[in-house]
Amino acid sequence: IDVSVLKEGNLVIIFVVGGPGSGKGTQCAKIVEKYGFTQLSAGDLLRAEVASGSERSKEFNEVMEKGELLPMSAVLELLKEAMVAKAADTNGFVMDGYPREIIQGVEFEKQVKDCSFVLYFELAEEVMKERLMKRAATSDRVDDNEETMLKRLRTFSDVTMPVIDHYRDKLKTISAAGTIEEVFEETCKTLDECLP
Ligand code: B4P
Repeated sequence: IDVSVLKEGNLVIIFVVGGPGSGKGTQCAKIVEKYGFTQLSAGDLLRAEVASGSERSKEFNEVMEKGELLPMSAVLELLKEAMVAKAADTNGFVMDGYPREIIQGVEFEKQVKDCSFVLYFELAEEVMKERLMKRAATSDRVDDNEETMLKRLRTFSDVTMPVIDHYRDKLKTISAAGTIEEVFEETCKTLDECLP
């Protein structure tokens, strides 16, 4: 995929990191509504790929069911494709759930562009568990069950937490413990300070 269109101009790139159930997707949707950026959810793109019934879809489904991460190259290709398609009519991208391991961030910045900053939604594991169990009651996602949830929390602490340390100079930490509106208020404060 030719990504040269993404390298031109002043596209804002915001990486969004947080544990499973920290509310990344919820906050990203609100950011997009207010600031007019484009949301790219790595999880949604992967679920769409699974739903498409493509050759890789069965394999992807199994990995998600195990609470593990999909191969980096697949995630990055899906993201680049979606970004190129939107580049002409947006001034920035909110990357919901990306990067989830250091190599994802490193490769993205090498192949596409440096991120502007990293939003980290910080939340205690107990609260993540509560929120995920609540969502599981009404969700048909393959990973919304107790067993997978515990594995996803493990993947987060083992593989994604190091991302937070890697980006410490660009990190903006937001407490995700309040209500959706309270968290969004803090998110807006941070964005208003950081955006050009
Ligand atoms: P994701 O789709 O990113 O799912 P998530 O971490 O569970 O969700 P999120 O934090 O967005 O929570 P939400 O807003 O929904 O990832 C799923 C899987 O995809 C991964 O396990 C992995 O296999 C794969 N994947 C994704 N990205 C990848 C990558 N980059 N590389 C490789 N593999 C990747 O909130 C959760 C619940 O809490 C909701 O029900 C919500 O309504 C509620 N909630 C939100 N905010 C709240 C608040 N403030 N108070 C109370 N409840 C709240």
